This record gives sequence, C-alpha cells and structure tokens, in this order.
Amino acid sequence: MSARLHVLSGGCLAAALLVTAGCNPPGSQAPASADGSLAARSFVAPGEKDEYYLFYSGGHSGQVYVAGLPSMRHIATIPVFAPYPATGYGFDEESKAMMGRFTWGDVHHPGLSQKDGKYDGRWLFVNDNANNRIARIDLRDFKTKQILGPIPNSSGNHGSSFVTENSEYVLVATRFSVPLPKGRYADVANYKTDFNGMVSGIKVDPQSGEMNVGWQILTPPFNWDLGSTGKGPSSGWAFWTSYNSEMAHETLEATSTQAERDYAAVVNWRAAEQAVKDGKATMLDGVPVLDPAKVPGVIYFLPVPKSPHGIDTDPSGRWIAASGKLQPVTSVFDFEKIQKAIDGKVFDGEVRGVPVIKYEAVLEGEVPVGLGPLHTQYDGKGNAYTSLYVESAVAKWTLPPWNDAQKKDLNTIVTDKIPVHFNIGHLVVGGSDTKEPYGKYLVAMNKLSKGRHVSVGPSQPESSQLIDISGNKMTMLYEAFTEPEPHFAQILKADAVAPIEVYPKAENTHPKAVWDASEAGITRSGKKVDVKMVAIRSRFVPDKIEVQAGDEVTIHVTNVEQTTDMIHGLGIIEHDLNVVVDPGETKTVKFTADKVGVFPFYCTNFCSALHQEMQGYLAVKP
Ligand code: K7E
Ligand code: CUA
Repeated sequence: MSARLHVLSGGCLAAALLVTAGCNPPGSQAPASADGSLAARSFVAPGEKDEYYLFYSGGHSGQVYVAGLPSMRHIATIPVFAPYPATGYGFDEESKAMMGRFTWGDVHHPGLSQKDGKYDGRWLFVNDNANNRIARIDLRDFKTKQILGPIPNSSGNHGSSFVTENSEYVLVATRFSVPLPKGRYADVANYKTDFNGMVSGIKVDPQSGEMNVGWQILTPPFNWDLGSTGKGPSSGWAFWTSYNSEMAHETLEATSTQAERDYAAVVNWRAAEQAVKDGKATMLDGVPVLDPAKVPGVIYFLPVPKSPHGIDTDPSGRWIAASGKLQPVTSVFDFEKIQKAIDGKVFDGEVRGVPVIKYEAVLEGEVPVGLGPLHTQYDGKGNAYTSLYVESAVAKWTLPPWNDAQKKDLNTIVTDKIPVHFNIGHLVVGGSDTKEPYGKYLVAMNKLSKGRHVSVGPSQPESSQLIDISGNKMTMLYEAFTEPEPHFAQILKADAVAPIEVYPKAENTHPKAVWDASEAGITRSGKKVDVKMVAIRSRFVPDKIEVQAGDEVTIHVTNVEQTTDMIHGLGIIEHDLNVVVDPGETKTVKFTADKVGVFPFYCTNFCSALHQEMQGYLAVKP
C-alpha cells in the first residue's frame, strides 16, 4: 500500500509523504516512556498467567499465532494453511488431507464465533486470501479442524472472516474478480464486462461448526475489501468497502484511484438467505447465486470517499465508520438513516441494477482523524480508535450522538492521538466487534518496524504495540515483534475458554488406535504394510519395522499417555516425516519404502529422562 501512496500527488498526500519520510526515518527511536514503571502494567510474573488471549493472523506464513495479553508473550502457533513440523502438522494423513494440494495460505482476519453478539469461545475462523479458503480452529483444543475451499466463484478471499451475531454465517467477499465460473478464459481487456466479484455466505453448522457454502451474491468487478457484520438495529446486515469502482484492470495504483468515492456494499444477508429459499437463485458451479439486478433488496451500494479500506460497525450496531485511505477523514454513517434511505428510496442512481444510497442522506459526519485512516475499533464506552497508516498513529475519537458544538467542529471530537512505529495497519480492541467490548487494551499491528529492534538483517520482523486505553489518554505500554504478517487479531478473555489438555481415551474413535503394547503390531496384505504403534514414555511398540523395498507403509501412532504435556513425536531419518502426537491422540503417516537400508526413527518431542532412548529401526530389505 505504501508504494501506491508514493506515486499519488495532491496536497494532503504529498504532505503525508513528507510526514512519513521526515518524521519516521529508519532507525529513529520514539521516546520510550519516561516512566519505567509502565513496564509493570504489562508484566506477568513467571508462573502467573495472562488475562487475555491475542489471536493474531500470520499473513503469508499461513498460520495463526497466540499471545497472552498484557504480556504479549508468544504462547503458541496454530498451524492452519502451512506445514508446521513442531506439531507435526502437514505430515500426517489427516492434516495433509485437510490442506489439500496447497502448502501455504495468506491469513488476514481471524473472527471468533459469537452467540447473541458476544464471543462464545467455541471457534476461531480465519481466511486464506491466496487460495480462497476459510478454516475453522476449535478452541477446545486449539487445532485446525476444517479447511473449506477453494470457494467456488471466488477469487481472493480477503474480505472475511466476518462472523454473524449467532455464528449463522461467516461472510466472505472477493478481493479479485475473474471470469465466472472459475476456469473460464476471458481477455483481461474485457474486465468490466466479463469479470465478476462475489459475496458469499458460508453457513456454519450450529452444533459441529462444519462449514459449507450457503449462497452467493454476484457483484460488479470492484475489489471488495474489509467488512463487518451488523447487530442491534443493523442485525442481519453486513458491510464491505471496496476500491476500484472504476473497474480498472491495469496500473491500479493510478487507474483505480480516480473516483472521489468508491462503494461500500450494504448487504441484507437475511434477505439473501430468504431469496435463496424462495428459489430466486441460479446454480453456478454448485452454488445458488443471486443476481441483484433480478433479486432486489439483497445488496445496496453506499459511496465512501477515496479508496476506502476498513468499515467497522460499533457495538450498538447503529454507527458504521468507513475510512478512505487517501483522505484524512473517517466517514461515520447512521444505520437508522441507511434504513430510512432504503425504505424511502433515497438513491443516487444505480450500478448494474443495484441502488446507490445517497451519501449525504446517511452520513452522520466526516471525522478529521488524520492521514491514511484504515481501521476502527471501539471500547464500548463511546470511543472509537482509528489506525492511521500514513501518519503512523492511532486517533481516539468520540462516537455520535454529537452535540451542536461538536457537530460544528468535528475536530473537537478527536480527543487523543498516539504515535506508533511504524505504519500501522490493523488495530484491535478486545471484543470490539461484539455488543460488549472489553476495552482496557489496544494492540497496534504495525506493518514496518524499521530498525526498532537489534538488527537481524534485511528480513525484518513486524512490530506490535500494546496500548492502555483505560484512561482518557492512551498510554504506550509495550512493544513486541511478530512474524509476518499481522493483519488483524482477536482478543478473548482467557476464562472464556476451557481447553482440554489431553484427548480423553473414550473419545478416540480412530479405527487403528491401540492402547496397549499387546495390541500393537505389523500386518501385511500384498505390498501394503500396516503398523499399529504405541508411543509411551519412553518407547515405541513396535520398535523394529521390517519391510521390503517398494512396500507401501502406513503407521498409526497412538500416544497412550493421559497426562498433560506428555507429547511424543515420530521422526524417521531421511524420510522427510515427522508426526507429533498429543496425549490420547492417534495419527497416521504413510510412505513408500523406496530406499533399501536401515533407517532409525526416534521421538522428536522431549518427553522424559529417557527421551533419547525412545528410538527404533525401519529396516528396508532389497
Ligand atoms: Cu485487513 Cu492488512 Cu488484509 Cu487492513 S488488511 S491493514
Ligand atoms: Cu517420547 Cu520424547
């Protein structure tokens, strides 16, 4: 995004660039807090526990990272779209099947499941912008349980994962447009006419969490961007911004930034669900798709100034803040006015049969937050916090209703600003997307760190900063470095979940699980060799596996421990295989024994004083 800003001219941006270049030179250090006692406010003593979880997206690392708040300590990595040898993810047959043919993903926006507009601590959904997928992590064991996709008729699953009030749906919108259905060729020169975007409702089973594609709404080839779901008065609705209302297809940094305003999508997802039930959809690549030109009432467009990026519904569900990254203001819309405008048909024409809501009719005000506004979060006490990419700052401002004096000069409602280092993207306040935010802490996720850490060479980590928002003024508490690329995060109260620490034996339904050394063993049928293996401190049974070259070997390893933190791994020398098995778990690994020789295998996860002795041999005969 910075590259894009750099080529643009015009007063405020030129000024903005000077600010970026002038005030944040690489290697500069913001004054640290003069008061060292601030450190105590994020200090969690050894043996003590954090109050919150911070689940942050790992971007193109394909993973989700878990930190504690306020310590900001990295507690766990949850592998989702990429293999992770540390937990054996992507090596066993079960996780390989889930990952499909891909070995990476691009995680942007984690979304916690909700009940009655509050986090219920059941699931965490994350999107994959690269391969059009969406994954569900179960917070019972912090493991990825399902990866859905590639989603049909969708390209660039960036505008997700936005969870509805009762986790009915995870809503998704496309960043890129392609000829539909996917797999069809069309000349990119015909982008405007032959390419389409899509909004999708991914249905979530209320019991199991199992996802499937419910329905889709066809859209013009705008580039849909960030979104949020409604609640209260906006219950049943969802919103996305977009850039490229020009429908340009080359040199977008210039061609897609011509219009003064792009469009936000205002989607009535309950109406879409009903329209599909009423048979108004057409099947496309196996999905019921609604064409809004033929099915009115499911989607409206709302103009938002200057290449908007973020759009965030406040905890009451009435106020919706959308920020144009090329303008220094955040537009605040009143959903009650949006509803009235729709009912009274207060429209400014239409685009491809979709009515355009009149901007002035629904705008509450343009808040002068600062340069390069992106995303807004809420503390539940009437305050909003907007990230300012260009300015490298967070602005705090007061939500409506505003009094006459405030309305006259909206500068007066911007009550505080704090510098962050450098170039903040997302920010997160616990529960901001629910009816009851926690407030207290804000984490700024900065895109660049520019030498704020001891140098680790050219591949620099990103920086995240912990800000106390409990007082009138924001206070910088702590800074941590993160894997690329922290796009967004969710904060959850630690006591909102009670994860299991072993898989109960009674729940293990794996058909090849064995719980006693006497049941373990090797069976052969033709060229297929099946091994049922037990792992326990500190041995594998069997610890000698003899096969013929060319055999197809399947090993089912059961970790029969029922003790917390007693994890075993099975690594086979020179076979590029490592499975890690939690207490009570069974995993399957499959390979062809194509090399003659004797290959030791050993436990990869340190488990006991005799961990080193936990080893065996795979002997492959010619
Ligand atoms: Cu949500 Cu980083 Cu994908 Cu904004 S994006 S910054
Ligand atoms: Cu088992 Cu180390």
